[in-house]
Amino acid sequence: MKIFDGIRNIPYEGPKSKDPLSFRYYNPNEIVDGRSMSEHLKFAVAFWHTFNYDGSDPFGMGTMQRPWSKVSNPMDLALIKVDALFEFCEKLNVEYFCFHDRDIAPEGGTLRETNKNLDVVVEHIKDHMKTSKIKPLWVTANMFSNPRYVHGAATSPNADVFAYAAAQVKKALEIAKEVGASNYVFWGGREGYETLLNTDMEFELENMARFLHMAVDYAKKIGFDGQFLIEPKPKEPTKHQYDFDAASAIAFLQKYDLSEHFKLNIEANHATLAGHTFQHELRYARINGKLGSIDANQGDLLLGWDVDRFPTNIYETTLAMYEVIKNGGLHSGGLNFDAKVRRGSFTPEDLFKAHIAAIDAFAAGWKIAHKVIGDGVIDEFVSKRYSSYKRGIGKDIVSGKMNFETLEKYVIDKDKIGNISGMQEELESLLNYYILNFQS
Ligand code: XUL
Ligand code: CO
Repeated sequence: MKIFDGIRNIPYEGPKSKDPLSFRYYNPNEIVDGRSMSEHLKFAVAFWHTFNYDGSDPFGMGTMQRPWSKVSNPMDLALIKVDALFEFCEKLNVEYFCFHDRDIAPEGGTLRETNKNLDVVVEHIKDHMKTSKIKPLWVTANMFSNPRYVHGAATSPNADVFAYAAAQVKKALEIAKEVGASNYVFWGGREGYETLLNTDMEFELENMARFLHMAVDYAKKIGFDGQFLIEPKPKEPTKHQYDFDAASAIAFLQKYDLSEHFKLNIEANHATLAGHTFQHELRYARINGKLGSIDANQGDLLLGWDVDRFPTNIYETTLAMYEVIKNGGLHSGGLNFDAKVRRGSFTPEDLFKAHIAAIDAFAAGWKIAHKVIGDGVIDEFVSKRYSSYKRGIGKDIVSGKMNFETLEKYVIDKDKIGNISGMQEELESLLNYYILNFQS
């Protein structure tokens, strides 16, 4: 039985297509640098937003019209959504999906019962995977929705909660291994605090490190060899989250001797919530060898919370893909659409159209970035800008020959220090040129 009746497989029809149910820029089989676009751009569908989000917000109830809306038995519903996932990905030609443990199966009265529910759904996923090339990009555990996690999970002041979270991640890692996930993500949903009046920050951070070491040990024990990823976010749901941004997550990993086991999953809307650009976070992760994967979405600069819009801004996707290409790709990672359709976009067709728009925006951004890098214009400019370090005094600074005293001697009688223009507007205009002309 087909769930998304009336929706055909989404074809590539090229840039002139006016059909919103076709790709304009994403041609999965097009070969670039010896690899297909689908290998370069590993897109993933986020189970939670696409199959669970009902459109409710703090002011109103759900709006989404879904083919499974009338299914009331929770296990039947869980299984039908997995069928929907595979059909959706196949029709979209997307090879990956991501999920939290609690997205795919309902909780029971005890963890034992919950795990039994999970086993049934995981079997169903594995059955689909036998006849499909669709696979999980990453798996994670939801340790923020249930009231037991009101004060956090690994950073909860309650040791029973720490234990429960550990058992939950143990099971999620077993699932990740079973379904062959390429990565395992930790997003610290409530790992943070509301007020320091009731919080031992240092102890909470130590506990978070203890927890992650246990996860690393258990993955090793069961032979799960996927990449561990931390997903930074500065706030929401807690006022201050510990994995604030790439820089704080990297410092944490270094301090607690976890660095070799983790990379980062950088999310666009989390970057802007932290007061950074998406590109800043990608760059910071990349230059530290920590760019592992991307949660591809888009915030709204007029709204100060995590709106998770589908990413359609080509300027942003171009700069993001610039970092990805410079990173040599995302390796085990990919581009997960951690994005939800707007509340007013409630038809099943909107789900397809939103993914198509985002896939095309990233495919175009990738092509543009590829051209910019290939032409070497930005690299050339940047390299010239720092060329004073390639000769004379600059070369001596870099090679470690100089100190404060010798540098003082060098400048003390100089009457003029010259600078060259940063040419920002010219470069922005150049980028516009590439964006507007990338197809010619
Ligand atoms: C929340 C968020 C999560 C993580 C996975 O802002 O991004 O969905 O991606 O837990
Ligand atoms: Co995310």
